[in-house]
Amino acid sequence: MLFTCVGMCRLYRFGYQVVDEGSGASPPSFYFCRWCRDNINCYANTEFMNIGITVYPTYGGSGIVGSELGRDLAERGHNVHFISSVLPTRVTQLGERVHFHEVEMMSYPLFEHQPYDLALATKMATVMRSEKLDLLHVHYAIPHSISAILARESIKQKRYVPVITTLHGTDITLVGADRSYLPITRYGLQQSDGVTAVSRFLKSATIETFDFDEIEVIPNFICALYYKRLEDSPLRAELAPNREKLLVHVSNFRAVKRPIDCVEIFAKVREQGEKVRLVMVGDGPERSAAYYRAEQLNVKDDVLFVGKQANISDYLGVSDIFLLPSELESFGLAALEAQACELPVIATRIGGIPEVVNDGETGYLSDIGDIDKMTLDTLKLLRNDDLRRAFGQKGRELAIERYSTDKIIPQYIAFYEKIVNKAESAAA
Ligand code: GMT
Repeated sequence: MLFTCVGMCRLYRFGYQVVDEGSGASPPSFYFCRWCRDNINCYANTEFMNIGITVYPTYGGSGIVGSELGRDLAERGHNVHFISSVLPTRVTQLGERVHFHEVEMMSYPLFEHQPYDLALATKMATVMRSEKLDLLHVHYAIPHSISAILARESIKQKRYVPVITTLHGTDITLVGADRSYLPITRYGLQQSDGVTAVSRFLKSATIETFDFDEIEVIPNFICALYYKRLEDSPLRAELAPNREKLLVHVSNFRAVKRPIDCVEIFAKVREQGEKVRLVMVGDGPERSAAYYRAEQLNVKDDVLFVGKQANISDYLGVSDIFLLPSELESFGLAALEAQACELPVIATRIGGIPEVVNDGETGYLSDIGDIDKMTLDTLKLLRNDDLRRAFGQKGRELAIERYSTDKIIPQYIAFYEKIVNKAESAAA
């Protein structure tokens, strides 16, 4: 059921956001959203912004973060314009304040490779002007920040639109640090009006590699209403018909995620006689190798490759332990989502993971490839229900306390305001 807030915003129209019903005769006659209830003047002085957002629409954590950020900003009253090649997968609904501008590619026999970066820059410049954007926020440095800077420069005589770049991880740790991409990535950072990184680790890595330090850390976030335990879901019985415990892994199955390690850990846990199954959610280049390893280790019937799923929370919400044996993880959004669903996390002690997972409190961390330790940690949690539940509850508590949308989205809004004001002062 949808409600319209009667507070200052008169905007919020999501049933789950309603926290306060009007008293008096039933049925209740009016509703406040949580912001208007908490601060009746919250929107009185707010100037809603026109915000452009560019993400990789179909692949990876940066696309998820950018899309969910846009959705949340629109729910808070801002106008959001997604600019990308296709509608980002997590943007399921366009509406009054969520718009999509498709980057059109011109095919011409002379172009051996179609120049996407230029087509993107052209669309960005068009939208900057037509929608009077206050800022353009791009996720993942390569090539998005370069296209955005080109767009900004091409129209700046008419309108100056500040560019904000959010660094997500492999844009810095792998792609940006490749010698051939390093100078252009550094240029993208220097020329952006504002730069954010998703973890303290990524900020340090950027300083080290690019000698650039004007970076604000704004971490990944979760909606705790969406990511939660689903005790009564029929999916649990489907995945575990004989009441097995469920290990789960979610990723895009790139080599950096080491999905084969999940299969190795699972096979070793099974050797110890545990009644357990492994659910592998997602798809990508390493999926067939992981499947092959499961066949070799004779466990394939209990390793369920369920492919890409629209609602990851359905799977996390019914599982028992989350495996993330990655080689590199600038933050580890999947670990955060798992913790919000009360899953203890077995992960590697790399990148930003220690900022998200408290070793010995919400999960256990190991060196990369230390299958034996990860197996022992998994067994410890499987065999002790109280310990597993305590880890799970602490994980959710910390996830909400540190990374809920209500905590993180306002940080982005404050950063936007700072950058827009700075650009306005510079122009005055
Ligand atoms: O590796 C991925 O899953 C994709 C990559 C991306 O940029 O799309 O994810 C990165 O961004 C996520 C969201 O900020 C982070 O939570 C992931 O840790 C990060 N992945 C890596 O650093 C490998």
